[in-house]
Amino acid sequence: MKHLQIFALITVFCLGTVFDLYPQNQKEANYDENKIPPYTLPEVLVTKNGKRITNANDWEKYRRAELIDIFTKEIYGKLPDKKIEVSYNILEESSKACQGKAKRKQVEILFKNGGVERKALMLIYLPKSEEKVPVFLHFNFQGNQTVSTDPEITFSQYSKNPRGNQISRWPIEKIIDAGYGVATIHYWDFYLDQKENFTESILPLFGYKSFSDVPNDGGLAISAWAWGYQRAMDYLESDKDIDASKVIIAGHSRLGKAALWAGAQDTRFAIVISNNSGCGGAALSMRRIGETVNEITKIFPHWFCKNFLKYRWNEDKLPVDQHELLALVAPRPLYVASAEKDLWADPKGEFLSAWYASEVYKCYGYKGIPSAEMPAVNTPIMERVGYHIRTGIHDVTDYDWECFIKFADKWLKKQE
Ligand code: GTR
Repeated sequence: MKHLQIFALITVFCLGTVFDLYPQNQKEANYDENKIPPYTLPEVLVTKNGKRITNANDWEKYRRAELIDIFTKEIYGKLPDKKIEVSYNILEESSKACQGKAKRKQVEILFKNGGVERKALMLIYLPKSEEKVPVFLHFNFQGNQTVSTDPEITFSQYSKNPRGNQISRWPIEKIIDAGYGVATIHYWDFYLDQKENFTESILPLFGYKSFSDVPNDGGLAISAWAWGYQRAMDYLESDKDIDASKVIIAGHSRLGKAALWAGAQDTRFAIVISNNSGCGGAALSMRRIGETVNEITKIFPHWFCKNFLKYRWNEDKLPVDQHELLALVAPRPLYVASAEKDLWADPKGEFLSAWYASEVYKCYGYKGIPSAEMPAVNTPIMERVGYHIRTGIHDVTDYDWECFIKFADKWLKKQE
């Protein structure tokens, strides 16, 4: 009994520390531009051997793969090369969703390997159309049932959150009316977001038994979510109602980090969108303002690969910075969204990152961010690299979606 009481006390203490740490750290972080220590960003167009890249061919031949390799080994980690068996099961389909404007599909994706089985549940709304439709692929934080009050949505396996409680982030009808579909999965289906939940994650499919089995350059939660985005894409490619050449990958915050990592590696995604992705996402780590490598790896030890810990208070030693992650999306359209009050995510660092990444777009003859000066709030840039900073806090709003749709209209319709 005594042991139990001690255990309970320790648990309460640990949970308290983890949950308190985050707001406390947010309060104590540096938000003063003048206190940023001097730093030199690695040049996106210079290879490890010092070769200067001046054209798209050389970028693809010499630099792109080298950058992916560094991001894999030092930041996000890699997943073992294992063949995972995948099957799809359409659980439900209707052509009467959104007052008859849309089709709804609910697809179970089953994964198997070495006696381990996992599943993910994808919810899809598509505008009714004779033609294949473009789709936003955007994972959700709280369970599929939270994105709408539609009573037909099956609850995600790890969530009991009430129907529709995230509705403000999901203007599904607006998206449908604009001619786009939307596909989503609860991100916990791939890694239930706590270090201790390693066993329930998809990582055991790759032969790991525990967190400590994963090597220093092995992928953890962000890799698992990015892998999930790619497996969702595999399904979208197989769906005859969907134009797989027009899938827009999008993610908010930690899922913005995952969407960027998936979108950087996997060129099947036609457009990549990061919303308020901050540290380890679009923001430059070397600025050490708002959330830092130290804070993020302390609070979320299960997100990045273990090698990333080497750069706590040691950002100068990073062989890459996040503008080079954004550059990996080139020449595909890239959109970075920030929020004025989201200082923890370092809006200016997100913007500068998009600005520096634009150098690679130039090699392809595309205009990226036109100047190093941040645009005014609510004044989006819609070049091949797009950006906005909107008023308000860390969130996904109708305004964000309106900009994403405008950006997709500009770049996807142009190709027709
Ligand atoms: C915070 C974290 C951020 C961001 C955010 C989110 O706790 O510090 O990097 O990812 O969570 O995902 O909402």
